[in-house]
Formats: sequence, structure tokens, C-alpha cells
Amino acid sequence: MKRLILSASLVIAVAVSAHNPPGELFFAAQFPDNLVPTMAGNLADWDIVPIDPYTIRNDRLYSPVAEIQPVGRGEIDASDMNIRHVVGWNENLNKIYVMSEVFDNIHNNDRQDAARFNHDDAWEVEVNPDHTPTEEHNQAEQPANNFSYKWAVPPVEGQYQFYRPNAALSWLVDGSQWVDFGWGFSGDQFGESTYRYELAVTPIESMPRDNAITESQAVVHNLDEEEIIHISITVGDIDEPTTGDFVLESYQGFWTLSPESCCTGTNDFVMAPVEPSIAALSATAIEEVTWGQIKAGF
Ligand SMILES: [Ca+2]
Ligand SMILES: [Ca+2]
Ligand SMILES: [Ca+2]
Ligand SMILES: [Ca+2]
Ligand SMILES: [Zn+2]
Repeated sequence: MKRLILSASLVIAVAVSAHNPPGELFFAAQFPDNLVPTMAGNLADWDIVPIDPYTIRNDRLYSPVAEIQPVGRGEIDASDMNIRHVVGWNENLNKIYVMSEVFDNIHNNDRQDAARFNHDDAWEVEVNPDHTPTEEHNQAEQPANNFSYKWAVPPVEGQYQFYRPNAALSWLVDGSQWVDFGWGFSGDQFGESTYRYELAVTPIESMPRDNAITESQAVVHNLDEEEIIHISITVGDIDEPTTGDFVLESYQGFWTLSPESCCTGTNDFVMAPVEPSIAALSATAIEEVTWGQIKAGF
């Protein structure tokens, strides 16, 4: 009953702000402290999340660039790429978690310039915690408020992580308090395969657009249950070597949760309450730890 009331009030709020796609809500599953996923490229720790309403599949994805594939929403050829996304969050750690499982007929990873992640299969996560429309993201002379976390694996010459708009902050890196990334794959590493991506980020509300800033200048966004923030996820599908610098015609597919483009967070994600099924698992895990301690005491 609580959920129904929540949804009804949120739909009204979303209709007014009209973010993309308008009136459509996505849900970030709340992980209890003792069940937060580990960013190691193994997605089994996400299995506790109920499929509905959290799992996002091909039917929700857009191909917003007609020159790449002029197809409607959901019209992805699953033999070319097949995608599953899940988003989560944790209140105490103040983290957003994103996972994707991506089947691809060819995993291309042959960029000549290690910095050009968009010459290879890439995974891109957009986070806009202040929940503003695209026109208000990363405006000139204004602090940054939409943050891009982009990945292309395996690393080439050690490079696999890419950030926007500040691309070269020494402290905004994988393994810091701000970013934790993991990946893995099954199948043929550079052929038909299923890649797994996992990302945990501390949401940044704003920071100056300057690569010389320190991490104390980043304003952290404090996540709250039932609030809405913008998150979008894009998977760029490259199946052949890129020739020259012109990237558009190199893309086999460009699949986004937002109807707008790759590089802006526009989807309304609700920071959901803990699901009863997850709360029960959390309590069981705590009981097991307690009993183990009692038994160990004898
Ligand atoms: Ca994991
Ligand atoms: Ca493909
Ligand atoms: Ca390539
Ligand atoms: Ca590919
Ligand atoms: Zn919105």
C-alpha cells in the first residue's frame, strides 16, 4: 500500500518536471548494510534484487542516434547485443550501485589511441544527483552537476576509466572513496561474449569545472529514501575496427536508457525502500553471524 501511494505522488511530480522519458519511473534497489554488492565483476550478489520493478532490459532502451541505427525503443537485435541493467543504492554508505550484463556477438577492444574509449565497446554511466534537465547540466561558467563514468575493458596501456566533464582529476579514480569499478566476462574475450560491469559511486552534487580542484571542493549529494535523481546508462557497441577519427559510422549500436543521447543523466530513478524479501535476507544473515559468535564462545 505504501508503494502505491508513493508511486501516485511521484507520477504527478514527474509529469510536471517532464524528464526523459517523461512520466516514467525507474527504481534503485536499496541494499541493507550487510548485503551491499562487491564491485568485483561477479554479479551473483545482485541476485537478491527482485526482477520487478528493478531489472531493465532491451525493451526500455533507445537508439537515439538515427545514423547508427534508426530503430524504435526496444528494437535491438538481441543476437547483436543483449543487455540487462540493475541499479541500487545504500543509505549509510551513501553509494549508488550500477550493474550491467552485456551479451555481444563481438567484443571489440583494439583502439590504437588508448584514450579513445569510443573506438571500442564501452559502458557509460551518467549521474545527475541534483535532478535537473539536460539544458542545465554542466553549463558554461557554472559548477559541474552531471557526471559521466565511462569504461572500456580490458584496459589498453592501463587505460580503462574515463570521466567527464573534469577528465583528469587525480583523486576521481577507480579504487578511491568516489569510484569503485569491477568487470568480468564469460565466453570469447574478443569475440562472442557476455561482459559484466559493476560500479559504485559516491554521488557528487556539484564541483568546479577545473582539473586542478581538490576533492574537498566536491559537494557530496546525500541520498535519501524515496527521492528521485537522474541516472542513465549507455552501452556503445563496436563490432569492427574503427578507421580514422570519425566514430559515428564505426558504431554498430548505441543503446541508451535515455532517449536523448549518451552523455546526460535524464532517467528518473527512485531510491526505493528496502524490499521485504531483501530485509528478510538481511535479518537472516545477521542472525547467522550472531549464532556463529555465540557458538564460537563455547
Ligand atoms: Ca558483485
Ligand atoms: Ca554487437
Ligand atoms: Ca576498436
Ligand atoms: Ca561489440
Ligand atoms: Zn527527472
